[in-house]
Amino acid sequence: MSVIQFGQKSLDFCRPFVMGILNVTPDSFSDGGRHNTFEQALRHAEQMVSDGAAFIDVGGESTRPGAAPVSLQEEMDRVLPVVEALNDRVDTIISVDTSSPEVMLEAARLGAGLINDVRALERPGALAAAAATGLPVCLMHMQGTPVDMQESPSYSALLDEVLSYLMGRTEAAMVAGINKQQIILDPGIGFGKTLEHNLSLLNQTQALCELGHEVLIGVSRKTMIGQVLNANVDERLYGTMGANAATYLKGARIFRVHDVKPHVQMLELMYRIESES
Ligand code: 7PM
Repeated sequence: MSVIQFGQKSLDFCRPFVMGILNVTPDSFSDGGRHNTFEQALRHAEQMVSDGAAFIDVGGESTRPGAAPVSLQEEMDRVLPVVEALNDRVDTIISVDTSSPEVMLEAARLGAGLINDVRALERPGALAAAAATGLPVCLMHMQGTPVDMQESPSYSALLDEVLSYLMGRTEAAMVAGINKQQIILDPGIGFGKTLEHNLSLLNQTQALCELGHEVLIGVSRKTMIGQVLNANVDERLYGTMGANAATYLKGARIFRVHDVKPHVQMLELMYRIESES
């Protein structure tokens, strides 16, 4: 049975958990003012906690296809005050969505319990910084960079390439001093993938789980849901829930979502049904 320690809190992955997305990029709020952004972010996080989120994923860098890179100072100014305030106010695991070693170290000092890196600790210094925190990490697959990844995604053997990449990054993380059980894997839905690539990877979640790590899925409101349903971003909840339910049955255990309460309720039923003889 897989139990992972996230700082002070530990979770037993016999059951599913929801990770609530907390964007602290200025463009993710209607009014760009810093104070307002901060207060709004805290209120949003508190709501997600009361809705049952086990994790709050704090991200200050927009990884949207084609997004402009964010300076280190800007990312620190956005993310760290929120991590610090959340650590005082909520009893939930704070995950930090970052690729920057400096943010990893400082966020860990301020109480973060998980490092979530869409670049799988590839930035110089990231492996050493993540290892120095002693925290679990989520390693995600991406083809290309956020700027160019959706230009022409192409694979000769999709599943093999994703699994090989994640196995290689797992090995690098273990060499740096991160324990195998502290490594969570993520196929990176929408990160350098066509609709067919995304659907195929979701259908093959079991193969990723067979690497022996807990698996996180981030499909919430993404373009692929919109492509299947011909639905705008505000009409993608039911499709998101279907995709997450499908991968739960294939072994995924952490679901990174915008809409926490519907997922907590859906996954509770999935779990209770799967638990009964
Ligand atoms: C704008 C567009 C902002 C897209 C943010 C995004 C994942 C992640 C993201 C994921 C893990 C989003 C993405 N996606 N971390 N961070 N897995 N581990 O749609 O799929 O949320 S950012």
